[in-house]
Amino acid sequence: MKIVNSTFHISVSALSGLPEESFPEIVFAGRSNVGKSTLLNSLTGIKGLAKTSSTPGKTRLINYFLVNSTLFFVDLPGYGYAAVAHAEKALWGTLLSSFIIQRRSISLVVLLLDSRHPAMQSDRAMISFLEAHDKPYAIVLTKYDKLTQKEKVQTSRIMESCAAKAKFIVNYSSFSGKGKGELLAHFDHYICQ
Ligand SMILES: Nc1nc2c(ncn2[C@@H]2O[C@H](COP(=O)(O)OP(=O)(O)OP(=O)(O)O)[C@@H](O)[C@H]2O)c(=O)[nH]1
Ligand SMILES: [Mg+2]
Repeated sequence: MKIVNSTFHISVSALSGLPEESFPEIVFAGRSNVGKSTLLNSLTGIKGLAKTSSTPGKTRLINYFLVNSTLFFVDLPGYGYAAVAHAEKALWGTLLSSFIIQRRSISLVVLLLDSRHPAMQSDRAMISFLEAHDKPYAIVLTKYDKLTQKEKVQTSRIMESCAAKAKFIVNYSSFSGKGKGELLAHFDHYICQ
């Protein structure tokens, strides 16, 4: 797909505030600081569209962006951020899991994993959760620009074994733009309902 326009639509803190299920939704999930918001900006070509930060825990709401007036990109709060209070963490966990289970208009969950530390405990739990609920998901390995050649080989081996049901896996760098064309081409299969 080619992105010709994208605009911020709405931020919600509870499922009751979600917009009507009128468009297919591609949802971006992953640990805090993995690069979800940066990837969204890189895909849309609009730098400040999603708020980013070098400090984990920047995105705290479910943020909707309308793309090409026919599709939603959804930026989720990250999981696994240690500095968040226990009660808030539990609340987020419930919010995110009920969102993913209940939202019927989700056409694809894009799970972002840090290519330097793929499949940490919380990521493996997320993969199991998505597979248990039969959710179509794909993997994007972020910050690929930071990998050495040796790490690239190791990472691809790990991924083959732990995300067997992923629709596709893309190596990505928001800084160089590597993987952008490939990822957008994959999205073609998930934009029609
Ligand atoms: N080297 C490199 N750094 C990146 C890349 N993508 C994101 N980052 C950096 O990673 C940090 C976190 O990026 P965010 O996009 O805010 O991460 P997030 O997953 O949205 O984080 P939360 O909102 O806390 O869940 C920022 O300092 C980014 O500049 C990348 O492709 N390469
Ligand atoms: Mg974010």
